[in-house]
Amino acid sequence: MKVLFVYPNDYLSNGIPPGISILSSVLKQNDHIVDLFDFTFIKTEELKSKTDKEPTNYLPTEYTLEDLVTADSIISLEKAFKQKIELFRPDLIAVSVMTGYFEKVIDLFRKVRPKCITIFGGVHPTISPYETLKNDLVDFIGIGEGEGLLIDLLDALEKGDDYSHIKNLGYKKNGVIKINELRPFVNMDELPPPDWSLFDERHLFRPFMGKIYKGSFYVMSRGCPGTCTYCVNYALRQKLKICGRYFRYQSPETTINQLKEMKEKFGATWFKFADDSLMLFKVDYLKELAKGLIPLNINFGCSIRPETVTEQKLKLLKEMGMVAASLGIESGNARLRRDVLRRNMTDNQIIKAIESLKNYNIRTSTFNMIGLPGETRENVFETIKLNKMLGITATNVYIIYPYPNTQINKEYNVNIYDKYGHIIPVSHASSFALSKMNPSEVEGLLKTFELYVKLPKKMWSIIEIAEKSDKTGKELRNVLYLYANDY
Ligand code: B12
Repeated sequence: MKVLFVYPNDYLSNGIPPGISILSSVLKQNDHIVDLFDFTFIKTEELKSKTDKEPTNYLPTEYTLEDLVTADSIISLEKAFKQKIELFRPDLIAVSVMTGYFEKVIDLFRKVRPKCITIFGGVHPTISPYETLKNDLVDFIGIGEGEGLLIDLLDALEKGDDYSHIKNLGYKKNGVIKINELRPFVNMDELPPPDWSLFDERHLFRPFMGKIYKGSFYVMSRGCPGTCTYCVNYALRQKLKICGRYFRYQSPETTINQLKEMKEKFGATWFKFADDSLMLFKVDYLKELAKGLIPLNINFGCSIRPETVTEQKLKLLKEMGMVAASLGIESGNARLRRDVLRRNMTDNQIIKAIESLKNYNIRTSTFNMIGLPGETRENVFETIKLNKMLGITATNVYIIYPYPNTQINKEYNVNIYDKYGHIIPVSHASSFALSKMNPSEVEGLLKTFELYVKLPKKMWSIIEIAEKSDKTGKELRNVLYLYANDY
């Protein structure tokens, strides 16, 4: 059968999503025909010039991703989607969707009204199955892993068989929502390598420290043993606990073979391991991985929980090709970290982790959140000061979004739907007003966070003016970011 995957994404936010690429491989292996409608490179009228983009700190490269899209013509999302459907004529449209993109896809479907069957899968339908399925443009949903489900569903649709028994499927019968039982987790070692050929080659564009590499995301594990209150893993673990051990991983051998193949086929030498934390793997596992990865001569970046860093693991990862690490430090206030986010790590563990990474010449970046429940402006400055003291290469900061069924969402009883029943966009996360600051203050701090971290303290009074949402604020931010780049 013909399956059209849909990847809703932000313009030019490149990188191949592991979920769709694995599902595509599995479907192709089972003789289905697969195509993709990907939002990433669709240059719409509103997006043709990203002049509204907030400035950031970066190391310039010979050419940028923007340079690679200059020749692209402008088209609306609806027109591009219609064209794709007319050309490919899918039997099934399979949407992989996170919470923040659901409304965007529904809006597109409402305008285009595809005539074939639709299935929505991925994180959002898994954690909000009823809310997803009650939409009249959604025929089916997939809960949890999609490999076995899609094969069974396509088989049933092809033969005209009954699908009501298929595990991991949600559907509607006479207007009543039915959610089926779940199947055990897949054996990751039995899966084929992800299908990168389905994606535009520009997804492989990887600038790093002023140089351009080829590569993308790769996962060797699924799930996470953590219990962070803001993370979707909490909800996923509850929902999927009957499928098997929640934190599961493939053998080092599978990773080695697949990376080798991706290097040969796509020239990929830079990978971003999208696993929740690479240092959760045991030393023996990493030793096995190192045996195969060292001769491959690749570079990779990964996410690391500061409290899991050990000298022995770091040494192994460095030998394997680790050049970059992102660490979720989330807040510089230990109480907020412990009581609100349930991230039990001390300032000392964070400082030591970063020091060790720097000793190995690994580019470190941090992930931070602001707008936390009960957070004050002073608390945000504790986060800024911690980042400043760490002297890291890059900081990423987000306003906390209380995703459905996360502990934070439940604890603070947050409704993520507006009065029209639409999901409040991630870009409006400040409107949840969880902190002790007003939303505009949180927005201002979001836009200037990196400036506060990068520039000397004596410039903070100027940066404060750049927090403003008006024209002056924006112009000042542009100037300060240019200065910070040189600085
Ligand atoms: C890798 C990753 C990314 C990558 C790739 C994104 C992607 N779309 O796959 C990048 C860096 C681009 C990314 C970006 C973002 N991410 Co992210 N990301 C992850 C991470 C760490 C791993 C996901 C992964 O690859 N898992 C392995 C694959 C195999 O699993 P999977 O994607 O879930 O797919 C399986 C099933 O879900 C299902 N499935 C998937 N699609 C479909 C479709 C159909 C039709 C069916 C039937 C089944 C199905 O089958 C797949 C195979 O079994 C997760 C954490 C996590 N634990 O999930 C966060 C996570 C998914 N990300 C999250 C967020 C918030 C984001 C961003 C919004 C962040 C931001 N502020 O920009 C963006 C959104 C990007 C986008 N357009 O989708 C949240 C989502 C929360 C939510 N409720 O939506 C998560 C859960 C993190 C968290 N801790 O809360 N992310």
